[in-house]
Amino acid sequence: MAGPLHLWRQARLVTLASPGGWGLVEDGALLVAGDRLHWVGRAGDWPAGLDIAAEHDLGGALVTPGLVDCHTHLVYGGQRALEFEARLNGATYADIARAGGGIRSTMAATRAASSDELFASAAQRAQAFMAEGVTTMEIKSGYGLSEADEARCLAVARRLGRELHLSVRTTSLGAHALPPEFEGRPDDYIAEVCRWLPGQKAAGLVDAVDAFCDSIGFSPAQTQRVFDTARGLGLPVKLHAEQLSDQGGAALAAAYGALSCDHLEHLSPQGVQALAAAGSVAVLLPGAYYFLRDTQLPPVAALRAAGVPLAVASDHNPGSSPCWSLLLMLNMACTLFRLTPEEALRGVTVNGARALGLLDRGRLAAGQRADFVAWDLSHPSELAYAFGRNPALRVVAGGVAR
Ligand code: DI6
Ligand code: FE
Repeated sequence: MAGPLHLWRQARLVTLASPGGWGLVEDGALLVAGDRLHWVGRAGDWPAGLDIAAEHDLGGALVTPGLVDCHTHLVYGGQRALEFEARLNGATYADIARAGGGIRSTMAATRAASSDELFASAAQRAQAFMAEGVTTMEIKSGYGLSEADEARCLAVARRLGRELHLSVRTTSLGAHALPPEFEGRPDDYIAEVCRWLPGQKAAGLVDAVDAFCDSIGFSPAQTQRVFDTARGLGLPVKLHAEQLSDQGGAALAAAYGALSCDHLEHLSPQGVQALAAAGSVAVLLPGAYYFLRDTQLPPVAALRAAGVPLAVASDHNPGSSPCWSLLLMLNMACTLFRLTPEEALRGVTVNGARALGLLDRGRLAAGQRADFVAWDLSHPSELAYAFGRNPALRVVAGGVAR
């Protein structure tokens, strides 16, 4: 056992320990040793003879696993409120991207910002998520789009993990958009992205590799070159797939055993089957769907029927989802995508963790990381029901209360 035992008592546990159901334990308790859950169950049922070093009273609060935001683009310079205004005056997201705005304008602001400035703005955003119970966050690069700036953004993400009380997983997304210096030469740019990856890996900057496979992003053939490089380095892949059009990206990613495919509004029935066969997680991003006023719904019923695990994430980014609340995404996943409240909560806990390849968190069970949140709620469905409220009372991450 790693360290003295801490008892957290007077908890109404939402364990999500089994594949179905909330796993409610009234009059529950958690025993924590170091950063792990040592035991979880009904108060008093723990093994006799344990030496409990400290006790903490949760006051009868509802307790869930810590939340996992498995898809964010948190590190960038500037913001894009003027582009939002342009869209309200008639321009489309794709028009703006083609005219050199969109991701490229954030690229310019990111390159112009110092690493300390990038850290400060991303930390402010991370803290908003953390206040709502987020204990694990994935952070992608993708706004530097040069060797040095991509490495800088990944290093800022790593620094967030070191300096905030937050577990961070990094994803290299050099293949997010074509930088202007490669205009008309996307294949040359993809060769560059592939050339950067070994160095990023050697520097300990990257946990997974992603790409934006779309008509305004990169083709399946270009995506495949990035994936081949990732595979050669032993790095897992994930993909922005079928967001604005069906490119067959999900099936391609599934062939590489992708941890997840994300967005998926235009996913075909074959794509659904490919995800199911590969065991990849479908990450649903209702914030981008909402903010871009998309009308094509992801095929949630087909994904569910095929047994594909569903995750939900914020997709925080300045262009398509300037969203500072994962709890709001729970509500939108239900209202817009028709997930049940239980599916939505699984989407930001156990399935969000799985989308990052993390099997050690997302449930309240012995051996899992001691990441949990006490909420001022009487039933877990309230997490997805109310919006614009933060009912988090206490957040414990890695066994330590924030
Ligand atoms: N899809 C998205 O929705 C974001 N990236 C992507 O590949 C948008 C990023 C942005 O507009 O800045
Ligand atoms: Fe994204």
